[in-house]
Amino acid sequence: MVTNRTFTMLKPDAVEKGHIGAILEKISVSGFRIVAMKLTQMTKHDAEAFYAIHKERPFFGELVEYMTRGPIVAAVLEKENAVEDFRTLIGATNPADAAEGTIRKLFANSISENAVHGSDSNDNAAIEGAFHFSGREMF
Ligand code: DGI
Repeated sequence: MVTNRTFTMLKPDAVEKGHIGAILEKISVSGFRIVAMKLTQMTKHDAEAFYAIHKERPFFGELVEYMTRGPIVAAVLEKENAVEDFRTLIGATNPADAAEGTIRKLFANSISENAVHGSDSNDNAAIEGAFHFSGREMF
């Protein structure tokens, strides 16, 4: 097993509902090391660029509106098999389909406001981490 990194955001709904501490606790006890972390807010330009792959989808406008409406916690996490294991920890995109005990099952209400992001590949983890952090902010 190779140690690698993933990128996560605790999305505006999770921050609004006061779930930062509980979600970080789950991430920590699941064996992820925090490499970088900050409270920040995405601009419309940021969200449109971050989610550019979805720009033709009908929910794109709603997604950008949601992701920019308040602060998020952005973080880079390290662990063996980080990308895949973090996707398992957060659960399916739609919390209604997410396994018991996953972060989305516990903290998300809907597919459009699903509490947390996790990169879907090593390449995207590197791109997304670099989107939010400089090399000097990663430890
Ligand atoms: O990698 P994921 O976050 O699990 O899912 P994704 O990359 O396919 O989609 C990115 C985000 O876009 C997802 O977390 C929530 C939103 N989204 C995806 N599919 C739908 C959606 N939002 C709505 N309203 N409807 C969808 O079908």
